[in-house]
Amino acid sequence: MTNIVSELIKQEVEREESTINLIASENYAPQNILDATGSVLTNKYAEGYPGKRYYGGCEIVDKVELYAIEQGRKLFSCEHINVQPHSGSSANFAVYLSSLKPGDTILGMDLSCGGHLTHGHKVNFSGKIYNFIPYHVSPETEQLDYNEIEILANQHQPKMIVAGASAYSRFIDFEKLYDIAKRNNTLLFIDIAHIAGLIAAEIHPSPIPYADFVSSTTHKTLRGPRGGIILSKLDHAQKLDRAVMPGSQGGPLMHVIAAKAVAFDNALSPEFKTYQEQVVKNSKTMAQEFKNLNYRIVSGGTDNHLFLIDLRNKEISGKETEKLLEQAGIVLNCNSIPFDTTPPTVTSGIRIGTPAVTTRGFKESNVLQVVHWIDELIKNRNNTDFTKKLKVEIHDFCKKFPIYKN
Ligand code: DSN
Repeated sequence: MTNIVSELIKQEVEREESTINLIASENYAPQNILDATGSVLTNKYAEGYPGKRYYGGCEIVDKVELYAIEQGRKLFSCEHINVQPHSGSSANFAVYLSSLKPGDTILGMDLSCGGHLTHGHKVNFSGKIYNFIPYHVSPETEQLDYNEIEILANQHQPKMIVAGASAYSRFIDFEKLYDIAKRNNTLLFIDIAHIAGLIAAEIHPSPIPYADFVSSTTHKTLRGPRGGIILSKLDHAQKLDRAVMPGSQGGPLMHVIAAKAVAFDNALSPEFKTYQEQVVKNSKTMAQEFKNLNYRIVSGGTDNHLFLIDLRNKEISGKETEKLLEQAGIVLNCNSIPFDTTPPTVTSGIRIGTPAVTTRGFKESNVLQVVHWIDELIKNRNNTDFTKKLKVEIHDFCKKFPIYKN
């Protein structure tokens, strides 16, 4: 490794070790994931699928991919899994490609209500290739409005309904979506990128019995390598696999597929369930304490690993808060709240997630401390000495929770 890159990696280790990470989509990959990702499997070209490759020398990587498939199917109790997508976006691209034609109509959750770019945003391939009709959360409850979805499905007769979110703190009623999809003879596609770990640990309802397709990333709550997967009913397996390779990808990343297999193994352990339970306990504890301190939580609370805070009554924007907290060593992202009137680069809210801090060992008392630090920083936003003092305190606190023991 060049000295420059090696030095930058050391700096990133130090940054991660010395700051509190509340980004809901991030986590710390365990050492066995890093080992697999950093292995010689990166050397191998293996276009195709096990037993049907376009290259020689694939006998070992075939076994790796078959093992990943076996463990993935066991973990999610699904009929079919494709472990090759390079990312969540690639996975979603392949799902659409497998079953739709350009211009087909899809219902997708509006990004500003917590959806994802690949669920039909106009600047994304999804919104450019397909005719997306957005659905929203109810302005009153800030929870999914299933009536609106039903009305839109009736009106537009979509070929597919896509659900799943990157900033939505409530359980999604997959059975209700299935009923709507069935009544309207449309495919149901659920993106579980954020909640895959909770589903694997059986502490969140699973869409797998209901959905035609389920996509996910593997690096968020699932705590594996950066990458994607797609689960499907057996009926869709062949066209789905063809949509991944050769439809939209070339050579699979065999080192990452190996790490996905390790992540599935990790997630099948009893410790993983305990971890996910703690993730949700920490999230609920933080949301409640913010409420006690007069912060408005979007939808009134959380059922999962994240929640959104509406900062308007504190007279500070999401972006200002993100910057302020980062100066003290607390890392999170500003986030639009439903029906936000400020631009997405400014926002009226912040998103808080607990997967990463829970991995490093934070329990309820620790996250309560973090809530109070955030509140104090917001109250003392113009006092740079206070921010500097807290930065030192947070740095020392982080040392008690090492991420990588070696
Ligand atoms: N960027 C991810 C997130 O932060 O939720 C979604 O892809």
